[in-house]
Parts: sequence; structure tokens; C-alpha cells
Amino acid sequence: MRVRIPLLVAAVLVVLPLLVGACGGGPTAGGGGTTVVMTEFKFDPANLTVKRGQEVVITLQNKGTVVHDWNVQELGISSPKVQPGQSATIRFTPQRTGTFKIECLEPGHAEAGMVGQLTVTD
Ligand SMILES: [Cu+2]
Repeated sequence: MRVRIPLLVAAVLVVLPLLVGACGGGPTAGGGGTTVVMTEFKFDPANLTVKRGQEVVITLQNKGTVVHDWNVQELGISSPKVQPGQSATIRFTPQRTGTFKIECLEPGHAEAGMVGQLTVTD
């Protein structure tokens, strides 16, 4: 027993970080989604082109100092409000082709330039 317990502890210490590492790196690194960084007062990238009928996954990263959000009102797409330093992921499947306005709906932000364009193609 004196030998087995330290071995078990050692095994757990080796295996656990591997499991945690495997889970932690998965969806964001390899998911194929797009990341949009939000600051005062812009989206980076501001313009996105996507395919009609294909699910779009966008991770919104707020690297600014005030709350921001990401919306395409014409298509009924609204992100949650993202607090400074936080991220949120939104998913949608556009059903119409065209060019649509992206905007932050916090008061004054769109007017300050926090806008972009979502282009949906066939
Ligand atoms: Cu904003």
C-alpha cells in the first residue's frame, strides 16, 4: 500500500492535466467560427461574408472598457450584451441574400462608428 498510493497520485497528476488540456482547447481553437473583437467604437473585422443556409458561429470578444453588442436588426439577429473583458458566442443561419447593417445598439455607439456589414451570398 505504501508504494501504490504515491503511484496512484502520480498517475492522477499526469492524466488530469491532459484531460483538462484536451477539453479546454477544443471548440474555440478548432471550431472554424469567426471571432469579432469589439472595442470603442468598432468591430474587428467590421465586415463579414457568409453563405445563405449555412450556420454562422461568431465569438464576440469585448476588449473595450464598456459594454458592447452585435446585431443585424434586418435579420432579427441580436447578441447578448457583452461586458468588458468577456466573450459571448452567437449562432444563426441566414436565409436571405443581401447586404445587411451590423451595429452595436448601446446608445451612441453606432453613431460613433460601431457598425459593419454582413454580406450573405448564395
Ligand atoms: Cu458598442
